[in-house]
Amino acid sequence: MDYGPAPESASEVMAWLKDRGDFGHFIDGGFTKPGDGFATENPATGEVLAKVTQGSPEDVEAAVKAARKAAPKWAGLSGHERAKYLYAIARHLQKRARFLAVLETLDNGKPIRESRDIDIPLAIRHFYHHAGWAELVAEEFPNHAPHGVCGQIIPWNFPLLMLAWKVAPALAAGNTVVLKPAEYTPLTALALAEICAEIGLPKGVVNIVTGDGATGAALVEAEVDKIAFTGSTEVGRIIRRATAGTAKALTLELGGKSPFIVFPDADLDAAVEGVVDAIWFNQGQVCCAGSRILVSEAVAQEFTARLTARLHKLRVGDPLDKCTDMGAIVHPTQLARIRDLVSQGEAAGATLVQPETQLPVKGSFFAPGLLTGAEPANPASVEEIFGPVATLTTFRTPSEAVQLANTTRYGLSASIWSENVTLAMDVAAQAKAGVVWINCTNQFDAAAGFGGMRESGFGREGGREGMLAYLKTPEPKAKPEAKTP
Ligand code: TXE
Repeated sequence: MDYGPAPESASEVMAWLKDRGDFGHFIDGGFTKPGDGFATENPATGEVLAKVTQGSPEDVEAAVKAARKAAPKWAGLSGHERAKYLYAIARHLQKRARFLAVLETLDNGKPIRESRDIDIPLAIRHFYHHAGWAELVAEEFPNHAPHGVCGQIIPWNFPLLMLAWKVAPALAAGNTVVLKPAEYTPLTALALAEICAEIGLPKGVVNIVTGDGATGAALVEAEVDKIAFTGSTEVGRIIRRATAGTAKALTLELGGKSPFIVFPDADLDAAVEGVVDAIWFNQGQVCCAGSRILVSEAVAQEFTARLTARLHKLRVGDPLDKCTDMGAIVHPTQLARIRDLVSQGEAAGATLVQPETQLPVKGSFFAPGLLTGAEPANPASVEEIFGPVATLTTFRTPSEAVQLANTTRYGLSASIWSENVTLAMDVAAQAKAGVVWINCTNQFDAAAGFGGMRESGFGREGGREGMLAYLKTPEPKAKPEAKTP
């Protein structure tokens, strides 16, 4: 199939979408006829981008059947053969990187600088890295086998990247997949489906079924061997219940309320830039966002002054403008949720510091903010806002910092800022978090396992542990009866 050269500008991408028309699902190597569904919109303008099909339980079943049929042959390929396909996906993503960045920004509202420099390159890196794993898996894990068919449900905050986190290791390990993208952001997954067809990936190895939570629930109920989910803790709980008592393997990557701890000896300017990355990157719609800033009383005044000055310089607006720091919130529902939680925070005694930015009149925008004086019990300190607002609280001693950091039901990440390595390492060891960063934040690599503890979920994605999550230890073979001499 020849899809021609990739469009690169927003108008070209819009023309590409118009040319494609309504989208069906991608099942058994081809697109199905589009059915009843819903529109996906550009959150920065409210403009309809495309219409996608609402996946029914029958659609999910057809996709799982295709994946099941493809599974033995895919698992039976040599690691080298599977690697060739993963390399081809990576190369094709790279060839279309600019197109995918624009498509992602249109569908999600994130600044083009982020989709261009972070989302798409990391997604490509994930496929390259796991092509390497495909070559190694038989040798590294001789006693393991793929699960079979994996059902994968992903959120809208990093649409193509979350797809890569799930699809690349699953395929490398020899599984086939049925993936459901989030309803707000299905487009880059459908573009990936085209790439799968283009490179001649065997039919049924990757299937994409679009739809909302009901489609996700149908996938959880379907005859799959493993479910991998990234999303809200509430839905994670539902999925855990639904899979309990079945033989389905499960990994969950859920919400967070991660601490960002600034000690008195920290490089304050670096820590201020750290906060920009921690909570204003991707409009704060990041599971491991540093959303609770804990700063030593000794430097709180100075740090807050520098941070507030930086906050006032952030540019919010058109996500397609390369100078934009913060784009649109993914959907009006999420915007309403952010507004509600911030108001609850203020009602409970915190003060909202926000620049007087002129926000675009159309679209879902929220100015970056800080909630100062938020007590640990304040709803804004407890609940995941999933928006560009962090709470800011002070502490006196390292042990108080640790205690405050761990006062949360979540345990995804922690970021520690100090020039004293001994102190930083000591605090890192006490932080109840799956990932700890020292003097940096939001760092990801395909070779490093990422995941949480407590109500942030379980299982790791990336690295060696991420590969193991897509493999199972086969049942031990029954030993022959020992013969009596
Ligand atoms: O998430 P959902 P929503 C958090 C964040 C956000 C809140 C709500 O706090 O404000 O969740 O976001 C699918 N069975 N995170 O409502 O519903 C759904 O279609 C199976 C944190 O968008 O969890 C989508 O594909 N699947 C998070 C995916 O689950 C179901 C990222 C995530 O949607 C389902 C996103 C069901 N019953 C939100 N119901 C993170 N950890 O990064 C929904 N889905």
